[in-house]
Amino acid sequence: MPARIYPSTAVAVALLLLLVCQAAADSVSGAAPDSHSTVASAEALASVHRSGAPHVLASAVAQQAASPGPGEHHLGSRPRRPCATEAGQAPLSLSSPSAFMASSLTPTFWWGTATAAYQVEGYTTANGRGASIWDTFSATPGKTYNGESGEKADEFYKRYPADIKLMQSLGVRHFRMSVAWPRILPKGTGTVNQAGVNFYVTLVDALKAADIQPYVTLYHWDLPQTLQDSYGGWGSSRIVNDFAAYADVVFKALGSRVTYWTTFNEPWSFCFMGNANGQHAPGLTDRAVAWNCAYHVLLAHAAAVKKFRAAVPGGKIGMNINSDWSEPFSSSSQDQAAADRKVEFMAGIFGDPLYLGDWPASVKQRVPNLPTITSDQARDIKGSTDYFALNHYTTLYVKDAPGAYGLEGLLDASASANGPEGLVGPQADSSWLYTVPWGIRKMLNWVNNRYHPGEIYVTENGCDVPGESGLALPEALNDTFRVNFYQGYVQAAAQAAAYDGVPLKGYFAWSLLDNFEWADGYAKRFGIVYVDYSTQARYVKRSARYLANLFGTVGSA
Ligand code: GBH
Repeated sequence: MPARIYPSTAVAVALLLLLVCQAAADSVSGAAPDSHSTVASAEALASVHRSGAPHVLASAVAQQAASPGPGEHHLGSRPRRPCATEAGQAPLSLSSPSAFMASSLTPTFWWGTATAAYQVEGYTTANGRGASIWDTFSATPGKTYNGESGEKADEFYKRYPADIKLMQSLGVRHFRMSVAWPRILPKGTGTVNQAGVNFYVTLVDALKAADIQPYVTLYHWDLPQTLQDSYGGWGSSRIVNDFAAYADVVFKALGSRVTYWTTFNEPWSFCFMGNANGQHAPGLTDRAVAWNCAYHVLLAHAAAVKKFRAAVPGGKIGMNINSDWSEPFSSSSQDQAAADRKVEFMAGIFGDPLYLGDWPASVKQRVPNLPTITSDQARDIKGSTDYFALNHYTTLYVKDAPGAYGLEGLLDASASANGPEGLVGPQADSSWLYTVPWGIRKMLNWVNNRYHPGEIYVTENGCDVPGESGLALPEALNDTFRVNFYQGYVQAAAQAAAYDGVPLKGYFAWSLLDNFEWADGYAKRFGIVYVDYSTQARYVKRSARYLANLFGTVGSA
């Protein structure tokens, strides 16, 4: 039995499960994305809701409650559950989805698309923007693919009105975006650049006028270069007050317009890839700096949240925590403990202090000179998020391996895509990304069981398609690999909600647009919309139509 059932979410998610099953027929059969069959599946669902809803939904929810859910940290992978329609429901009849769209279910589940300032905006010197560590890093030979940078990116800075119309045409009602610190404070501190503030105010107002709710991240990796130069950026405790002051400027400018916020996107990624293996800006290779970064992120988060409570009453704030799922390679207790450690060294580095008040015990045992979270600091950090924001992409198998190191340091564990029965899942274009739908269900259960956060949003999930950059446009737009990825992950996430009682409230696809993929430049495409970088033209991929049908019918307030 799930620990708790959230009735409205459970009902919406039951519908989502039904719809994924319906939509699956389209993606598997290879029908055109906007063909009658997809529309028909949406209409069928609408009909279920209006006529047979109470019965069908009640049985779906009852089935969830009765179904054995993970409930524990580790489970063997299980066969996909049958769709409700496969499980003996009456055939669905067709009718208009509009009644469904207007129904009381629509406020319960968000779907949205996600972006980040440096990856999409371009215009990196316009209107007083200062340099960020990503401008500098990209300009350093050998650091990014082909020396590419975010200088042009998707020109979202100017093209956002058309991109908002595009989102409207897809029925996107939630949009995750980030604010570029060096647009607001070109030198990181001091004088506010009003033109930068105005850009985000105008953007947010344009989104709202289009009935798209902005979901704002304060820091998606573009630290003002001045702060890196003057004191070492996230390696120094001086960053804490500077970040809180920056956050306060943004809270005051956008707080009356935006309800949902996050302070940091993926601090694991920017602390460890930026400072331990040097693959991201600022390109340092000093693990001690990476751990100081993690510590200062937690302190800066807590300091910013204090400002937030005063400036944005009624607002909700979190932190986008990324984690791969770690599946034990075998059922041995050693491999299970190793897999636990691996997740603790990723999600737990930030999740444990935020929800439990200290670093995970496994981290404290293994990391030399780990900064101490004092009891005063713990008081501010613990309980400072209103919901859990999870960025999740992939899963690896983990073995006990005494003495083995990971990027974070001594893990006594090793991770690989090769499992006891072969590869964990189909590999995407990025070498680190494998399609493993069941991993998101387990990851969501881990978060829920360890932290009981009350609300969980998946704030990034998506993939690139093998070889996509080399494909001609028509082939790139027919992205069945990505459709299958989304179908699998959304279904598994919905199962976590419906069968396991995970309070999943929304889901953001990464990304709206192909964009600047950090060290991989423009070679990797994560968009559900294709961008031709020579013309800046946008082309809707099949995956966007798939998601639009899927989520549009379930509803999104
Ligand atoms: C996210 O990071 C970012 O938030 C987003 O900006 C980005 O565009 C998107 O996902 C797609 O990459 O083999 O040790 O080098 C993704 C999370 C975590 C993926 C670390 C790469 C590298 C593992 N990243 N992972 S390693």
